[in-house]
Formats: sequence, structure tokens, C-alpha cells
Amino acid sequence: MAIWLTRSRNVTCHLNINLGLLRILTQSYGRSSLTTSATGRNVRIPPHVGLLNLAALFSFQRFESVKAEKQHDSEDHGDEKQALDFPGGRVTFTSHLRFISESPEKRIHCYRVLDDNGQTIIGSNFQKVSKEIAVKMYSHMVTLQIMDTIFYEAQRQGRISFYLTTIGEEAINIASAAALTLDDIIFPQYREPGVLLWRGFTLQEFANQCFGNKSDYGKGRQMPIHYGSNKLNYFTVSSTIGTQLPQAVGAAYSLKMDKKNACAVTYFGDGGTSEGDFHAAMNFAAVMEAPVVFICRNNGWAISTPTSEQFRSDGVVVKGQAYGIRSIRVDGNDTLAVYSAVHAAREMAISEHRPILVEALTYRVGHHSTSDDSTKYRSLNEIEHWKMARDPVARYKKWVEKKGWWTDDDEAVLRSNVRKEILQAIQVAEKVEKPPLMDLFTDVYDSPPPNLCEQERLLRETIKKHPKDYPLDVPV
Ligand SMILES: Cc1ncc(C[n+]2csc(CCOP(=O)(O)OP(=O)(O)O)c2C)c(N)n1
Ligand SMILES: [Mg+2]
Repeated sequence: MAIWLTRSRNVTCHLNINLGLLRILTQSYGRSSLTTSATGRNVRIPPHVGLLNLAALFSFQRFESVKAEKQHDSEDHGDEKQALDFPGGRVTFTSHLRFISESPEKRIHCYRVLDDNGQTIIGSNFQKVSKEIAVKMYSHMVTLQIMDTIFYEAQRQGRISFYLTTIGEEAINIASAAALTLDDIIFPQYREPGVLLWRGFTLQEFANQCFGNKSDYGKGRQMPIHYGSNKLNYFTVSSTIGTQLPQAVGAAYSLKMDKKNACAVTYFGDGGTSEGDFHAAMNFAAVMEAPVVFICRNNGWAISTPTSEQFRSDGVVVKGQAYGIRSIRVDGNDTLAVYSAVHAAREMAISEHRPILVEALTYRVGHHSTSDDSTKYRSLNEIEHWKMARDPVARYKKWVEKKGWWTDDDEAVLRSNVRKEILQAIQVAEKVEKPPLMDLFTDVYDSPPPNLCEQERLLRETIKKHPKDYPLDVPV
């Protein structure tokens, strides 16, 4: 957690220094000023540009210069008769000195089924859902929202140490989970508790983990939100970004060797794609033909880093093709589109023994976590726009209502029941005893090595010396 805080502070500090520098430049150059952009070009800053607009202008210029140098691919299929036999197939020759363009003229399409008003787009091709599944998806999206709101409040009240919400990403969580079977193995990042909820993790189990009590499967050794369940085929969340990706590929490969009718599914953010583990996993999966579905939640931000500073490619979807992986871009706030895309991806992964990449476009509506204040680096307008105009839950609700499958009464009953259930779960979790101190040192080694024994001895001595600095509710 400390690392997350330090990092976001550093970025803000860096931004402030840059803005300060620009202010000095505009002041000292009077009516319009000349400065040097990040790409080394001279940029003239008009006098009417305010401080905040300057930052936008600065990044705009960076993109302009990249665009100016862009070279578009023309129809050059080479000389069909002149070719090189090369591993992987024939490569035709060309006498044109041409580099492949760094980006296509048009961005890759985004698959969607529901329009902004929750109406099915005429002619759209999607996986049909039964009334039962459709209503279950909606109820779970609402449950996830309420759970997030209450746990977030519990953290603000100091009852739990940390929390992180999934607000804005309910459709990706729930609809992708609904398109899978329990035999599929999940390797999550940390913003996918809805997948676990869909699989049957109870609100009490969520509360036990967040409170780190004796009933938590991790025995209170992890920060809140690091859920995991053996029973539900859901690997425990690990804070270290990207580690789950190669693990998922390994698991997928073993499922294939065992001829199982299942795949591995791994979730990650846009920020996660900058990790070496992402690239290693993609290549490994392609080469080993592992039945794994990679689901990238491209939510625009990695703590305070916007995607414009994360990559220069057309998002994440294009990276699939570079590795030889079939890929799709989907509207992550469209429940039916996510459901259909993941359903199809799963089918292909298992029946054709191949990895599939799904890039879901969405937005992280909440702060990164309770250790973050995102208004320091993004505008309230941007957040409000996604919260109000693009809410995946409201959009999907319109669809289930239009189908005649959901009413205001259903909504009122659901909200009241879920609220009660969560408050009850929190009260119970708070009262359950904490795991004993000893549990900190168990479950890794059959017999603990000397350095662990030494650490345990030191800890016990320190607790004896400074009892007030240690929680009284942890049995020593
Ligand atoms: C290897 C590693 N580097 C850095 C961090 C600090 N960190 C925690 S979350 C995060 C941002 C991840 O962003 P993204 O993958 O887009 O997921 P999101 O939070 O947007 O869902 C970072 C940099 C970490 N936990 N692990
Ligand atoms: Mg992100």
C-alpha cells in the first residue's frame, strides 16, 4: 500500500513541477511563448491558454508530432512470384522501401449490442440469455455496487484498513463471469470481486476477508480485497501486478493436457499490460496453444497514469495479433456485449485450443483505492460523465425492464435485502476472533527455517515491550 501511495504522490509532484515550469515560461515570454515539447519540437503557446489547458496542449502536441510522422500502409502485396520460403510460410518480396506503419489509419472497432439507452441495436449479433440469467446478472451487478458502497464506508470509518471499488466495471465483472463455467479457473487482478460473487462467494466470506478474521481463508495475512477460493476455482488475488498472467497460461496448458472441457481466464488492467509478465504470458500462450482467455479491463487509468502514457498502440487489442492471438475489443459497459464476447472466446479457447484476448473498454469511476484521491489528477467532469451517462448498470437495467423481467418493486426489495445482508455480514465479521499471531509463520514450510524462527522470537519480544502498539484482539 505504501508503494501505491508513494507512486501516485510522485506523479502528482512531477506534474506540478511541469505545470510550474510552463507557467514560468508563459510569464517570461509575454504574449506568446516558445517552448520545447517532449518530442523535441518547438511549440508556440498562445497567450489565452490557461494553466490547465497548457497541460492538455502539451500532451496534444506530443500526439500531433507522432501523427505528422505517421506513414500509412498502402496496398502493397509484394511480388507473388518472388518469395522466400521461411518458417511459418512464404514471404513475398517487394522492391519498395517501406516500413510498416506504427498504427493503422482507423482504430479497431468496439463490439456493442446495447445502445446508450439500453436498446438492442438492430441487427446486432449476440448470445441469447434466458430470463433467469439476465435477472441474475442484474441482481449481482446491484449487489456488487451496494457491497462496494458499504465496504468503502466501513474503511472510511476505520473499521477495515483498505478497500478498492469496482464501480463502473460491474458489467465486465458479472457478465464475463456469467459466460463461464465453474470448471474454468480464474486468475484475477483485484478489481473483479464480481466474478467471485457470481460463483457463489457469500457476502459473509467477503466480509471475513476484509476484516482479516479467523474465518478468512488467508488467515488475515493479506490486505483486504485479496480474496481467493479453492472451492470456487478462484486463485487468490496478488498485489503484484501481472503475476497472474503467466500462471494462467500454465494452468491452461495443464487443462489442455488433461483434456478438460475448461479454460483458464485471467483478468488484468491497462496498467498490467506494461508488465513483462503480460508479454511473456501472451507469447507463451500463443506458442503453446493454451486455452486461456485474457480479459483486459482497459479503464483508462493505472492509479494516476492515463492510458496515453501507458502505451502508444491502439489500446491493447492490437497486441494480440502481434503475438498471433485472436482478439476482440468490446464495450465493457455493455452487459450483453461482454457476455457474448466472453462466451464466444471461451468456446474458441476450448474447442480450438487457442488463447483469446478480450479488451473491454470501460472507466474506473472510483478512486484507485482508499489510498488515492483521483480528483488530484483527473477532472470531476470526466468522472461524472462516466458515472452518469455511461453507467453499465443503469443501461442494462433499461434492457431488463423493457423485456418485462424487472420492476420497481423488484428493485426496492433487492436493494433493501442486500443492504441488510451486508450490514449483518460486517457485524458478524467484526466480532469473529482474529487469527493467532502464530499463523503469520505457518503454511509455507513444513518446518520453519531459522530466519523465520528468529523473526517470530523478535516479534514476540517487541510485543511484550510495546504492548500498546499492537492490536489487543490478536491472540499472541
Ligand atoms: C509489479 C507492480 N508494480 C506496481 C504496483 C503498484 N500498483 C498497484 S495497482 C497499480 C495500477 C494498475 O493499473 P491497472 O492495471 O490499469 O488496473 P486498475 O487499477 O486500473 O484496475 C500499480 C502501478 C504493483 N502493485 N505491482
Ligand atoms: Mg486501469
